[in-house]
Amino acid sequence: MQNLLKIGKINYAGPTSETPLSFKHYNPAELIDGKTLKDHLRFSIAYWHSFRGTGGDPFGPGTIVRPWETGKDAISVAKKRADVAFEFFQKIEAPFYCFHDRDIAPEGRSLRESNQRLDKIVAHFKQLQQATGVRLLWGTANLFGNPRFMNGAATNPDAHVFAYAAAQVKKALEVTKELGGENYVFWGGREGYDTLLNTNLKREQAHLAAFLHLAVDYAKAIGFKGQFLIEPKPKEPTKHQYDFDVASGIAFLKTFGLDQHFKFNIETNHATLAGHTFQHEIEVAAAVGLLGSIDANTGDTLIGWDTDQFNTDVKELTLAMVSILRAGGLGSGGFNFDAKLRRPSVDIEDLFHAHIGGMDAYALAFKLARQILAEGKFEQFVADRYATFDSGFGRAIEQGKTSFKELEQIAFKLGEPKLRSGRQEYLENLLNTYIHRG
Ligand code: XUL
Ligand code: CO
Repeated sequence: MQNLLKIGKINYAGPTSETPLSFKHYNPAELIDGKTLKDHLRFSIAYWHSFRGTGGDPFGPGTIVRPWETGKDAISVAKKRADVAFEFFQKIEAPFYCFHDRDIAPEGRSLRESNQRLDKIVAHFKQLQQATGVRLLWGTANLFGNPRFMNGAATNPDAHVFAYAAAQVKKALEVTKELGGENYVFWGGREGYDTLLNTNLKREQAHLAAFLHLAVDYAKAIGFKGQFLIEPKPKEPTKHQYDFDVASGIAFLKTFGLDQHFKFNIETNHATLAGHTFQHEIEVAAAVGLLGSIDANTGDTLIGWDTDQFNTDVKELTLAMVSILRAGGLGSGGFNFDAKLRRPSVDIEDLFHAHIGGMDAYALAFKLARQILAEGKFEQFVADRYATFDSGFGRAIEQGKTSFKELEQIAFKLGEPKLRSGRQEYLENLLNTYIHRG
């Protein structure tokens, strides 16, 4: 491994270690149920934040300057950057990474030139993947940065832009397949509106569905077997994004016959922007068998935008992990750190601290969630709470074998239902007994 980062490989040092650049809970080689923790957690690094992020925010330009970002031309810089990125993936023990097409290769003056540049860089990425064993969790196309997408991509009122976006996704699917990507993500940053005064909402939603169907058809045509994922977000940059949250995403997928082809990539900060908890979004997706992958980050309760911070809140992550494990895990998905450094965190060392913190918090949450599920106290509590539906007329209700008339007779006979406590405070205390075992 080269040493362009000037920081060594991060090792597991155990929960009591005081060495900052070490893992306290993420021991990649630890065997759990015959599988390594590395394979259970399937961590992924987001190329856009960690290797294209500059630290800029809506009020000021970038602050982060990396030594490898200079060179004789854009292609050679893109290759050097990729070399550093793969060094980082290995040193931080992440088995996966994710990218947008325009993160890895600079856009050209024409679509043809952009495609040629992408091909050159993809060949380099393929070599790096082979040399390091690091794999592609998902690919995606950036359909929001270039001014041509200012009115949307698939939902643009101009069919020309729709065609351009289609061409870009066609190519992104080809390169994702070429690199063995296990999933392909659609995040519709500009697939929404800023004002209904200029928007035909019904047509835009139908166009978005048509676009996704075309992507499914093309994946079939080229033999791309990865899982398609949509990533809900309520707003930002648009005022209202069509796949607002998981619930509206389910309605959209079912309305347009897409639910057989898509699952959800759930992002914590998007969940909270929609007014939900992270765990809520996971539960809603899991309830209909559409939980796909996680974009791991968090917002800040005091800041109203998508701050994409590294999440170190073990309690929040434990609750999320309980829901994920109960749903049977993420399958071909993983935990992708769609998270960025704070603007003043300008050192390479900060990139390591950020990922160590996020990985440790997820690893600890994973272990605590396993204990919670193994002991089954919450599961038993919830099962008991619904026990009246396990037999008699409760069972008949669940099986659709009763009527209002019959239920009226039961209500007359049984009289007033007894008040039964939900025991919320007891359960919150019980949860803390696990969190503080940490
Ligand atoms: C934006 C966001 C994206 C997607 C990929 O909020 O989360 O980075 O994950 O386009
Ligand atoms: Co994301």
